[in-house]
Amino acid sequence: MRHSIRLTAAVLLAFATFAHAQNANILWYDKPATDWEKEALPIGNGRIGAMVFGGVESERLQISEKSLWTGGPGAEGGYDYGLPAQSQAGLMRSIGKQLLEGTQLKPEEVAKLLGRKMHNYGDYQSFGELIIERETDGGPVSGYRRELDLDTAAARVSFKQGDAGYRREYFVSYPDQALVARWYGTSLQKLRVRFAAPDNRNVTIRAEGTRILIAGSLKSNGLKFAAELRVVPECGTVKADGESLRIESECQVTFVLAARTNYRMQYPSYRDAGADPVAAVASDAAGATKERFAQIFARHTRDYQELFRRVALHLDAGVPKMPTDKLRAQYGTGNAAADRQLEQLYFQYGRYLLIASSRTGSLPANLQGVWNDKMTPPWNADYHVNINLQMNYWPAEVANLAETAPPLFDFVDHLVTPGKLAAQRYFGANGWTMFLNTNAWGYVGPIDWPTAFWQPEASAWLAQHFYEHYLFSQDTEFLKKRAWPVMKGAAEFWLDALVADPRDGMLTVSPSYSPEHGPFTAGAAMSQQIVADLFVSTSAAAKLVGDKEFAKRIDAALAKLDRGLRVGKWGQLQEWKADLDEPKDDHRHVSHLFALHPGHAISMNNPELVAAARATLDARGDASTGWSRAWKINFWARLRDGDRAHKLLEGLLRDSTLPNLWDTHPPFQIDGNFGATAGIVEMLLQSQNGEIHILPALPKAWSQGSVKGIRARGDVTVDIDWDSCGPVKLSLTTGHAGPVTLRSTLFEKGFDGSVKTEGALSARKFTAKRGGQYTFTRAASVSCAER
Ligand code: FUC
Repeated sequence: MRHSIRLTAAVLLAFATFAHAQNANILWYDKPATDWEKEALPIGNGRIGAMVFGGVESERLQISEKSLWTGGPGAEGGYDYGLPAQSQAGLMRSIGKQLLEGTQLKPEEVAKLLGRKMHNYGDYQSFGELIIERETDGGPVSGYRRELDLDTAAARVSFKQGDAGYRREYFVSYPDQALVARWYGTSLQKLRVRFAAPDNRNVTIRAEGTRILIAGSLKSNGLKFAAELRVVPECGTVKADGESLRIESECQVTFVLAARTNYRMQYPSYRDAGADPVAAVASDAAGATKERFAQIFARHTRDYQELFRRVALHLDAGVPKMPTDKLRAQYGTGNAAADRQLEQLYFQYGRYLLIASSRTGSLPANLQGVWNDKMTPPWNADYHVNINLQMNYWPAEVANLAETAPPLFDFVDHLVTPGKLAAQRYFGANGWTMFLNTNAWGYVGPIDWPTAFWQPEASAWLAQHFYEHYLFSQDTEFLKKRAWPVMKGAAEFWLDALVADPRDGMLTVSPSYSPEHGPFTAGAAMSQQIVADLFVSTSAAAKLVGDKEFAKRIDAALAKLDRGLRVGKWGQLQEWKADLDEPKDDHRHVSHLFALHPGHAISMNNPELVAAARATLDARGDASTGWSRAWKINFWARLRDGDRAHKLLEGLLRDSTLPNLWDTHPPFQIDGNFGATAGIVEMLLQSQNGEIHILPALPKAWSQGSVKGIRARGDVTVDIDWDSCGPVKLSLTTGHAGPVTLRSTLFEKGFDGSVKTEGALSARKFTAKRGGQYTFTRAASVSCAER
């Protein structure tokens, strides 16, 4: 059927400009991308990712599917999950004992003894590329725009060539489990579409009718994969030509691409025996082509916007007037409004990226989210668990995206089974553990990179995310069924693995290693702080689920546990039990401040520790790699220093952000995007110590603004409006009944509240109802000067 209304090129392009003028949540560029890492734009549905280049004559969509991994079970030469056949517990304990006697060991020495060569660990793989070539007369192009609209999770390309206008739109639908593209031109389009697969696999590519069928298996491990492309033109013709399709159409052309593997996240086989990826992609693609584009798009935006639109951040800056690469390049050079525009865009981009790379039913967001164009990506594009995977999920609760966390929970759950073997073989302990990193194949052993291999605290740190989900949601079912087994298992491990330090009798981690520098010692601060955090949460959770016996054991251990909080000779928070810190050390890891963030043992109630944390951060300095700067935003926010947190954000945007606003370590690593997004919420709202603190670290640069829909523990959703005199209006929505303590400078002068509050002026208390709505406004009589 031909389009009843034919658009002129001018009308077509005007649409793009109009949408842009209204929407601050758009990344846009005035030229096509040539560089995958720096310029192409990411779209995704958690499982399938695509990078859009927007070439005028040749469009390139680089595709990823989260489970396409080499290595693991089925790989030639075998795979052992990082688990040794013989117990290493004796060796581990003897090293631990040496360290407890005060010896320090070089990481190289310990790695030689306890390290393990990664064997068939594998790599996350590019799935391939969809290439759409367009026949043109090569005439000049004008009005080119390439954009990523965070509000609809769609990438678009539009331009004029000759008298004709062209417009393309791309999204990856979660409800329809497919990538959908639509191309529209005001004059005849002659297109050729093909799929290019990397050569480290067995693959057949066949064009048939209006479809391209791709099926194969990885040479490495036999993992099967399949993809199917369907082309649906509203008029014109589609013809198979070898491996490609030729399309001639004067109307809209829709492309649907489905992709799957026979991976299943289950130890030990990691294969879905019954799965037929070829049949699965045929069914996905058929489903997504049953309806018109508009309906599929509407279903996609409904699903996406339910998550994305919950939160709005306005820094009183308006809509950016310049392309995003220029906005970033000129950041910090004196255009305050443009700087605020970039900051609010960057915040929402972090939320967008988490939705696009983490949805229920697939693996969690890896070091690159879901996007990867390589066969051997940096660090295998795996799951590092000494900061990176955890940081990916920091925004999930605070930025109101708890629905993105199930992939993390499912992943951690499934690691408990191999993790029990790791606890036995390396420590002779009960419970479960793992070390520095893991893959799609349940790798739970250490590796042999001396400065990064020993991190048995990983399971405890991951368990923290389960308890935090309970604290934010107050979901007791989740606590009992999902959080408790994971937490209890991690705690059982440490109950067995801790040893009494003969020097002071305190329960200590040994061997212990502070990521990723210094010597091996007993009781490095981070090890002790993470175990303490786990025990404190597990003790509380044990009481909530009614496991009195376990609560007793944990409380007894807690009483003897070294909490890893010592102030050293230059006033710093000590990284090790002995006072070894160098004031000139500017290493990117500041893991010994775990207790400040994401832990909360260092609070403003303890000025000595606060001063020590400041001294440490000052010494380490602000400049660092992407994720390290992002972590420091969170640290400074917790220290209630908004200007310093903002300075870190400035550094991140200036020096660790690519033109497509991806974080760069370097190379591209998505954790910095997520860590900074969480950090921005920490600047506006905190709730880690039993009270909800409004604008705890507001920088001077954000003198006016509003935020809507961010989350506090206790199942509270918060909206804040502020001006240069502080908060103007607070609105709270309480999902559960219970006591609320609200700290805000709003209360210090006159205010009106919709509920009666009591207590100190700085922190008002009231009892919230389930489903309650409460507002507090600054009294009109209070002038700015009085505040
Ligand atoms: C940790 C970091 C590195 C890098 C790697 C993926 O080991 O220390 O800087 O981010 O993860």
